[in-house]
This record gives sequence, structure tokens and C-alpha cells, in this order.
Amino acid sequence: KTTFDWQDPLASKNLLTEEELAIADTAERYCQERMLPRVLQAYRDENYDPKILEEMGELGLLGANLEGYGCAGVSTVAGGMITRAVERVDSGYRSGMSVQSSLVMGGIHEFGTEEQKERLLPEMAKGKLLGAFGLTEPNHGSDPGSMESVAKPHPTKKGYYSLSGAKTWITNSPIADVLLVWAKLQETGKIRGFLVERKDCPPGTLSTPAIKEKNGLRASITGMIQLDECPVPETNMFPDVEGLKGPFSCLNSARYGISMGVMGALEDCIARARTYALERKQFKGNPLAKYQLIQKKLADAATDCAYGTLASIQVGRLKDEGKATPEMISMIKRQNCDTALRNARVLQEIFGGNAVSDEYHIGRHVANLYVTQTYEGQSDIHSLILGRAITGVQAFC
Ligand code: TGC
Ligand code: FAD
Repeated sequence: KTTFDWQDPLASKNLLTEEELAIADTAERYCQERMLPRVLQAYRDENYDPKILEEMGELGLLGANLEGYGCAGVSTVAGGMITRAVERVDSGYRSGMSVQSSLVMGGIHEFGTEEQKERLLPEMAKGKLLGAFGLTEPNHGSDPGSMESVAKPHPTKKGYYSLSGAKTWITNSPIADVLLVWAKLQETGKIRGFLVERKDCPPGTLSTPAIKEKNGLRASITGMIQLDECPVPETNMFPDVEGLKGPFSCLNSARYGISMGVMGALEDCIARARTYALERKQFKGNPLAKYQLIQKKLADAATDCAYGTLASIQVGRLKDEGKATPEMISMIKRQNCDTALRNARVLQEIFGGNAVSDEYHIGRHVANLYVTQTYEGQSDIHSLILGRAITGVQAFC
């Protein structure tokens, strides 16, 4: 007999293949057994343990959508199941993984030379080489096309560019070995991608200070990338891609992963709020779950989460068939981040004063989900991307 499952209200599992279900199961088990026990202390100490990426690499969870070079080559939806499992624990852990898998490995896979791919991807898939993606600058966030970072022929080293500029709010930058930096080539004024390898940078040409005392995403490490005439071999530039198409193509995959990831965070909020509402009693010994206002909060969140998950699965399938557009990805990234944040804020109310204690986890999700709504295109920016596609008129400036 078919029964209603509050944890999967619209039976999205029916849309997954056996392989996708198995990957989801492996990822969920790892995340619940090995990540969850560490997250509270990591968040309190604002400490990111890079070993996490190595552990994920051992399970084949890094760059999982990519073909070859030590990567698993699974479907886009299976990749989404991985981000959902990780973000059920913490958006910061998913961030560290998204940057490694989608933004840096994905960028090298799509735009790198054969030499770059063979040298870097297998070690990145194992989590032994860590990546960071530098697009945002102190003066240019939503509008990266105006970036000031510049690459010009190196004055003394033949066959090298000299990179100068500053990137900020860069996930993983303080611990990254390979920094994918987007900068304008002085000769053409066009944006190009450069693989800056920390081990090869002379002292004083690269620094990556951490940004401390964050009030969200504290289990992820964030920093700057400061380049001062840093020599980078010409062979480390992506050969063919120029303009914003380069970074935005990497963002398509990462934004997809976020759309499914934030549904994992919201599912965790729903499960924790439901348990709390069933256990906590107020007024004549009744559990909070007996009250209609509490039930509505849970019903709203479960509905948005089920709809968001189905939408992500649909776009994931279209992506693998080559039929997804960037606007579809903007739509699910915006909608799922907005609904996850809005519902998490409402579910937080169920915990009353206890929500203020980190032991209940809900406050951490709320703080993290603010960041997910902001990075990889703030929600209003995605509204403008959609508005442009609907009207044909661009409203950015
Ligand atoms: P626009 O004229 O729209 O486009 C310029 C060129 O780029 C192409 N393009 C895309 N290509 C592939 N995929 C996409 N999604 C694309 N979007 C645009 C476009 O076709 C065009 O190509 P061409 O060949 O004609 O030159 O450019 P614009 O300057 O008007 O852009 C405006 C806007 C708002 C769309 C864009 O700047 C934007 O999306 N801003 C948001 C910035 C953003 O998302 N930053 C993310 C930084 S990375 C990050 O946050 C990582 S956090 C990771 C973590 O911790 O999880
Ligand atoms: P701004 O661009 O200054 O925008 C501020 C506000 O104004 C937003 O609400 C925005 O929607 C609104 N706004 C801007 N322009 C318009 C307009 N034309 N019309 C209407 N509203 C507008 N970047 C990377 O490159 N790599 C990373 O790894 C990375 N990791 C991050 C990790 C964290 C923890 C955080 C917080 C950020 C990270 N970012 C990263 C940066 C992130 O992508 C940017 O913060 C984001 O793109 C927004 O840019 P901004 O912060 O400069 O905001």
C-alpha cells in the first residue's frame, strides 16, 4: 500500500536510478557518520579540516560528474545527491567540495589543456591537491566583468605572465594548492583563466590571508588572493576560452549543486524541527506538534522542499541531455536558496529560546543559508537574469 512519506513527500526517489540511489546512500552514510560528529566544534572554532576533502576523494565523491582523469563520471543528479548529503550536515562543507569539484576541477576539465588535466585532475579527485576559484574582487562582486586583476607579459621571465590584483571572499584560498584566477589580459582586455600553483610562486608574489570572525559558513575556510606581479607560466592559462563565458560555465555546475544542496540543509531543519515539536510540551502537556500554527510551518517547509527537489532533478536530467539553459539553473538556484532560507528562519521559531543554542543546529543552518543565497549570484541578480530572458531587456545597469 502506498503511504505518504514526510521525508520524501512527492516520492522523488522514484525518479532516481539504482546507481543514483546507491551513490546517495554512500554519501549520506559518510556524511552522517564521519562529518556530522565534527561539525559543531569546527563551526565553533571556525576551523576547516582539509582531511575532509581527502576522505571524500577516497569515496570517489570529488569531481564525481567528470569523465576520466580519476573521476567517477556519474550523472548530474547523482552529483546533486552528493551535495544534498553534504549540505544536510553543513553548507560550509558543501562549499569546500563545490569549489574543488565544480569550479576548479570542472573548469580544468572543460577548458584546460591535456597537460593541465593529466597533471592536476587525478590528484584533485583524490583530495590531495586543493583548489580555489578567484572571481570576486573587493570592488566587483555581482559585476565581475568590471574586474581589475590583470595579466601582462612578465618583464624578465620569458614564457610567463605577471599577474597582479586582489580577489576576496574566496572559499578554500588559504589552503589551496591550485588557484584558478580570472584576470584580464592586458593586451586584449579580455578575461582569461590562469592556474596559479602555490608551490611555484616566488615569496611575496602570492598571499592568501584568511577572512576570520565570519558569522556564517564558519566550518568553511574563506580568504583573499593577493597577487603582486606573480609569475605564471603561459602554459598555465586556459588556451581557448575568453570573456565571462569561462567562469560562468564553471558556475553553471556549481549553482546546480547548490540548488540540490540547500534542499539537504532544509530537510535537516525539517527533521530537527519535527522531532523538537513532538518532544517539547507547552500548555496542558500538549506537544508543540499538536498546534495548527506549528503544523503549518512544517507543511510549508516540506512542500517547498519537495517542489525544489523535483525541479532540481528535472534540470539535472535536461543538463545531461544537453537541453538545460543557464536561465533554468538561475531559476532553481534562486528559488531553492530563497525557500531554504525562508523556511529555515520560520522553523527556527519552533525551537523558541533553544534555537539560540548551537546544540540544536538550526541557527547554524540559518546563518549558512544566508550565504548560499548570496554567493554564486545573489538571488536578486538571478531575478535579473530571469527578467532579461523573459522580457529581452537587461536591467543590470
Ligand atoms: P553577460 O553579458 O550576461 O554575459 C557575458 C558573457 O558570458 C556568457 N554567459 C554565460 N556563459 C555560460 N553560462 C552562463 N551561465 C553564462 N552567463 C553569461 C554570455 O553568453 C556572454 O558571452 P559572450 O561570448 O557573448 O561574451 O554579462 P554581464 O556582465 O552582463 O553579467 C551580468 C550577470 C549578472 C549575469 C553576471 O555578472 C552574474 O551572474 N553575476 C553574479 C556573479 C557571480 O555569480 N559570482 C560568483 C563568484 S564565485 C562564487 O561565488 C563561489 S562560492 C562557492 C562556494 O563556496 O560554494
Ligand atoms: P554586491 O555585488 O556589492 O551586491 C550587494 C547587493 O546589491 C546584493 O544584494 C545584490 O543583489 C545587489 N545588487 C548588485 N547589483 C545590483 C543590480 N544591478 N540591481 C539590483 N541589485 C543589485 N567568490 C568567488 O569568486 N569565489 C569564491 O570561492 C567565493 N566564495 C564565497 C564564500 C563566502 C562565504 C561568501 C560570503 C562569498 C563568496 N564569494 C566567492 C563571493 C560571492 O560570489 C559574492 O559575495 C557575490 O557574488 C555578491 O557580490 P558582493 O558581495 O560584492 O555584493
